[in-house]
Amino acid sequence: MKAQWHVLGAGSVGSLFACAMKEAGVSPILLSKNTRNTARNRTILMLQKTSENENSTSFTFTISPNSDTAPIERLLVTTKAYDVHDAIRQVAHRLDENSIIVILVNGMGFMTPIQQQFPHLNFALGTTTEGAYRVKENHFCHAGLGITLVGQSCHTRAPNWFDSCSKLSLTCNWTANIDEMIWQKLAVNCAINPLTARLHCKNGDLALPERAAEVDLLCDEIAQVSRAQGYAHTADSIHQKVQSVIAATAENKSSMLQDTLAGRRTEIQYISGYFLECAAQHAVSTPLNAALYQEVQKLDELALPAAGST
Ligand code: KPL
Repeated sequence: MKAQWHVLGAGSVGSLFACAMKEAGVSPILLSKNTRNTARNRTILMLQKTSENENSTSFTFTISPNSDTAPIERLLVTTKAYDVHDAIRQVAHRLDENSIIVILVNGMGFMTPIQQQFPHLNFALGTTTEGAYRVKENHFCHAGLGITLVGQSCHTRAPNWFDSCSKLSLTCNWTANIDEMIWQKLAVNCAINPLTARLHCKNGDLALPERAAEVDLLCDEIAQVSRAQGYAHTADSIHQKVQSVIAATAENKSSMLQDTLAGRRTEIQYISGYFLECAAQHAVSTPLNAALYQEVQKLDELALPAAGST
């Protein structure tokens, strides 16, 4: 019998994966922290948008309140970085050492306290470049095709449970090098996200000649810290990688700009904040990244009444 997947945090990325699973016959259950909401189903409309065409499909999912007692065998976590720990705490009574928990969340630095609190649980980490955003409640748009990489440091080859992920229409691959892949995504996010949030511009605007020098200097600092962390490949390729992400996502608003525009707390603590902690450990000076971090922190303080909402 196929293992049952649950999705915790069905925002844009979580809904994208839930719909792709449903399409592949995996039928995940959506977890909900809202105990006041008595609905047992949720219908999500997913708009697929490419340069050639657009088409919308609706998918209906069973909802399970976090507080239910039914065990969870497979869990995909797609919350904001600052919500992961609390979200896992809310369903911890439904997890055991046989559960597989895939954490597909932006940023770094949230896993240490989770692993300390739940040393018996089996976590895998993921990173994705799929582009999705919320149009309105229960209506999302899949605007850019990307790649999702999943891995566990203890498994160079994909374990059997990963079969259901490789069947999705989204490109989802196992990697033996998940730690560097997550660092590489963090590095790209450090260069693009805070700058677009400060300038209120689309990713593509960072390619304008008047922005080029700042992006380049940010990448110099990111390359130095990457090398000190032992990620030589990221250090050597970050300038080019950032330019290619800017070009590939030119029409996108970064997730940090979207959060800022919606008056939500950003993930700056888990992106630039984590990066600056690593820089300090290696005594690498990163004044430009530090200044951007401070500026976005100030935007977060303005958003504080809404902080913690997803
Ligand atoms: O991951 C992203 C984000 O916005 O968080 C990038 C790659 C910058 C695409 O917008």
